[in-house]
Amino acid sequence: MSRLLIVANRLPIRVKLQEQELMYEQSEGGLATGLDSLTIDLEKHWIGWPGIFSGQKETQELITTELGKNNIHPVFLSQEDQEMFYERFSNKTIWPLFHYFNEYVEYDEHTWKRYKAVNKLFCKKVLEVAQPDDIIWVQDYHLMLLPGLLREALPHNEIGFFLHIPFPSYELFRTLPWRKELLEGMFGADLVGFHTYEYMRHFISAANRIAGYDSKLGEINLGKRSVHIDSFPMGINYEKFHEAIHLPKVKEHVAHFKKRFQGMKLILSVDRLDYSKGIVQRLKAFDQLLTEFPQHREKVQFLMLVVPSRSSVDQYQSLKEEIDELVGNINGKHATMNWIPVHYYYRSLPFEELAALYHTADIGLVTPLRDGMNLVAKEYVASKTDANGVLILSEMAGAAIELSDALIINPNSISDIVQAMNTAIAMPEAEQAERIKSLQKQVAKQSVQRWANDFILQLNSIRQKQVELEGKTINGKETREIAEHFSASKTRLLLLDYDGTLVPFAKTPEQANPDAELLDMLTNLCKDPSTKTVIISGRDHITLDRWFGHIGGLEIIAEHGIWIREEGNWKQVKKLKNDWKPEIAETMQAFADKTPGAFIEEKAYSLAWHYRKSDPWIADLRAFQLLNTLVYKCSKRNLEILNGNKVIEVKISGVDKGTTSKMWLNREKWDFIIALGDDRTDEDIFEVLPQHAYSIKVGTQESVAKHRIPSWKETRKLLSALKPNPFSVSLPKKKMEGRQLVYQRRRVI
Ligand code: ADQ
Repeated sequence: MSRLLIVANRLPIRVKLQEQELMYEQSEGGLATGLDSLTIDLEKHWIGWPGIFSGQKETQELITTELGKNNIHPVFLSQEDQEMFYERFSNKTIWPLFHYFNEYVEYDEHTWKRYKAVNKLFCKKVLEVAQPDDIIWVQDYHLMLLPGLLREALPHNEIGFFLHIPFPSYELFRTLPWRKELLEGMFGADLVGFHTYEYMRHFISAANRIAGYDSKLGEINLGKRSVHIDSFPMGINYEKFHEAIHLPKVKEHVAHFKKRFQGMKLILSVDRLDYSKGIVQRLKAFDQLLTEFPQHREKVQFLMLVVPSRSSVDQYQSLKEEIDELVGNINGKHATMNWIPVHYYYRSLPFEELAALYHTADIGLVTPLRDGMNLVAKEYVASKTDANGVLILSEMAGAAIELSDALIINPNSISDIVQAMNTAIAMPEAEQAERIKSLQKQVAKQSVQRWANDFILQLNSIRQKQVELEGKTINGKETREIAEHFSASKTRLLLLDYDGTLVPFAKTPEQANPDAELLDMLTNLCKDPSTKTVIISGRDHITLDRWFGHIGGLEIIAEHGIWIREEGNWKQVKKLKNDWKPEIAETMQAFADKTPGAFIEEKAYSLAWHYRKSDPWIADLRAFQLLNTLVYKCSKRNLEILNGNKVIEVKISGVDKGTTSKMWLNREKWDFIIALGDDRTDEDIFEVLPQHAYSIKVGTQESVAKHRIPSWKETRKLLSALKPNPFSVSLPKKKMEGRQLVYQRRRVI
């Protein structure tokens, strides 16, 4: 059975030292519940801080042995670690920044250094525990560097990362001095998960703008490997809250609360003490409700539960004071002899009491200024088994995307909250039932079990694909075999794409001119009379001629097969017309005008719309719109649209790299054929190759090619290994024709 290692700052068990005795307290978090019901059978291990400072060695050993019996592996932190890594960098730098509280962010090199050091401590522990087939799932903002550290040491393990808080927009994230390191840390994972697609979008944008990586369909291409990004909205243990009403203790509490708050509308809010939760705004709104609508006095009751949290961080202390003062003011201002408007509890409640309050409350008031997801809103919905109750929910909570049947408010608008409270108080029962039932459907469907399952299944399938990719990637031994085959062959054909295959991409087409190393390599290959080297590119023939025309013996195919140069002369494959150009050029120009950085390249028989220099967000949008516009115009005129790498090209149909390659393939009985290309247009070449040819895709994108190579750098290494053997006249003993390189596959679930 494979194992799943869950790495989180906090363990599901908390260790306490009481009167020299070690006490172990179970904390049943949502994550543990979700993982318990995974459909894949995995042995689960936890790695994290046990809640106790690293003290004496013997105590640590004792705790390690005890927890080890339950597959829990503690990482001991000193008090100073905890302060600098947890309270300071995690909670005074990342937390406020990622929740858009820019003014609270502390930038301190010392706390950053400690954050790095503690991430390394976690890495050390994981490496002690991990085995080759383990799946490692790292949780949350405390450990953003960990996936990167682990990837270096464990290149073949499946690594996932989930961020439980929002990922901010690029504009905010860029202010962080250590932004690139944090991103690189997250890139160590195979799959990075967020609660919503908004956070996912922000992350992809930061990856592009800060680290310079391109992405396609939620996949960030790092060259040798890629990172998948997706949204997995976390849910709750729905059954637990929905069925709670059948527990005798819950029933008892419900009966008590119903009697206690009889005849009143009970408004409930439940949060950890945090400035991101909008507690102050909520209190102000309640004050305004009672002031503007005095008819609600003695008719509504606000019950506010706040769990103490991060009390050593100064902003939390002053928030606590502000809340205390506001509650005092509201009660002082509106209370009567029979009624206190705000009941405020600053403590954690046992599950039975919490569930009973959710069940009883007429209105669930959830108004965070920012929240990754917000599970309280979902717990409230799940507990409303009588199909009544109204959820008021902030649009700034991740949960608002799913829970659209709530009354959605802007938490910064006090009058918005007041209006929503008024609507909720007056909402007819039928409407309440309709909304709650629809919300329950959603919360029941997107449970924490499903969240964990979806993440692990996706991580597994990504890894499976990457293993396939790795399996197809040509290694040193296979390079030697190809070189041996080349050397032993009498007739050889090399079909080589240019951009992205022999040279890296440049911002503009002219900048990607060939360097001396490449020219030397091609010249050497062409010196051998039994080797035919053909450059087969989408570029215009004039440029290619200027760059390569001087290399004797080099054959060139330009504009995806429209032009061919043989023995120094250029000729067109077909008689072609250009009367379509003005109309298509006009359309392309209109889009280029609206897309800074985009431009048109005119080739003899094609037009190319380049957008590599443009902002990726606007460029992708415009490229999509341009494609849509071109489809009709091109089909009418029998033109072909090529959607290439940051370029959209229109040309006459019926001529492509495949049809022109065939001319070369049919010319002789080649002993050795190799084709290398990175672009979608190179797939046409791969498709027409005979069985014994080597087809090699450069990069990680889908391809029909049999083999892969990570980048243009490796193409050059492979080509430089190809040396003709003038004395060899026959095939080597090993039969080369029709053979397949054999790859070893790693086991996946
Ligand atoms: P939190 O910021 O802690 O979580 P939330 O998702 O609302 O926010 O979870 C709070 C949990 O604490 C709930 O399960 C709730 O029942 C419990 N709780 C709150 N007050 C309580 C009380 N007085 N007594 C007992 N229990 C109480 C972070 C992110 C969120 C994200 C979660 C999960 O900030 O945005 O939803 O992680 O990813």
